[in-house]
Amino acid sequence: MSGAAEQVPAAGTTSVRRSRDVPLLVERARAGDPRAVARLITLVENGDALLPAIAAALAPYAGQAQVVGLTGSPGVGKSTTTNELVRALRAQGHRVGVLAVDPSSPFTGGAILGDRVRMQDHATDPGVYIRSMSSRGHLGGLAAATPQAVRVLEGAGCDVVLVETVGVGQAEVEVASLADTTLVLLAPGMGDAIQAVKAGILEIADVFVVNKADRDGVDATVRDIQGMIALGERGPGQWRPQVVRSVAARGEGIDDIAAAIDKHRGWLVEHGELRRRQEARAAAEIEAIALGTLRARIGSLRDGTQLSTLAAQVAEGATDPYTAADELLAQLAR
Ligand SMILES: Nc1nc2c(ncn2[C@@H]2O[C@H](COP(=O)(O)OP(=O)(O)OP(=O)(O)O)[C@@H](O)[C@H]2O)c(=O)[nH]1
Ligand SMILES: [Mg+2]
Repeated sequence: MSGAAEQVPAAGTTSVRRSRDVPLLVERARAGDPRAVARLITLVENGDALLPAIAAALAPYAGQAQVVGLTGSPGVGKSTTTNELVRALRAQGHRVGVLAVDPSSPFTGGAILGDRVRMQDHATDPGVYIRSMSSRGHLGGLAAATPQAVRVLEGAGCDVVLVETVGVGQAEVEVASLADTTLVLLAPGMGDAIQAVKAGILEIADVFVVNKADRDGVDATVRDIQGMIALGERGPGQWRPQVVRSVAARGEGIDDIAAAIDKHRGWLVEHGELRRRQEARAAAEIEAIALGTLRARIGSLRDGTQLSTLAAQVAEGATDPYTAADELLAQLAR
């Protein structure tokens, strides 16, 4: 940014890109201005002090988009699949938002750059927003920032929001759990099926996509997954994860993936599960925000007398840590 732009925020581009006027930004985002969408997501990602105001302004648009999560090991083909799904959804006339989330790195890295390259087919399409996110400044990390970013895209009129996360640990399970429908991508011969069980990914998968089906071992991978699904206990009326094959790099199997997503969507609606998931997500979000606030307050006490006094008492055996924690919470509430 130039100094001149800083001093003279002219109308148009500059003012939207730097604006802190939440009602204006939300109004522009509603009207489909991609700069306003980008600005709002940046504020969300950075955990800006405007976050509560942004959340309040976006609240009326909650739950309007279908949120689809894609997760899986690095390089399994998430971005390629996302790119193809965007194409299919655009052909159906949907407005589409894409969030590429990297929970493993606090900085935007090479993988994200790759995403940009692979998704640039849609770079000039006004019906598509594509955005990468890292866990830069947000208090609760990406798990807390991502739902708000989804709301921004919902507010901007996206019918479908695709959230790509690298499957490397607990973080992506959290991020994936914000989706209505979660796709877990696997590839033949990567030992992915076993890793999926270990990482707890199996429980979150609504659809398994065996990508790179042009490679050897695809039948064995499909068998492994179907075996695991068969082992899972499922009551009547419960969703049975679908298994779909694809060669995303050639655009093959994308219609099958889209059909599996639709089928799951139908099941969610039919069983009242959509609302249940939305409420569970809201509960997790409220809890995360409350805990974040609490942690920040306790942090601010650290140099103060209350926590150090209690700590000294516990250290010398004058009181126990549970009693001290109760006392601390009581002080915070006051
Ligand atoms: N053979 C084959 N290669 C594929 C297929 N789909 C994607 N690839 C290739 O696999 C590589 C990784 O694809 P990406 O879509 O970037 O994978 P990703 O899961 O998004 O990767 P990260 O975001 O880095 O975790 C690229 O070189 C793709 O061209 C496929 O169906 N078959
Ligand atoms: Mg990717």
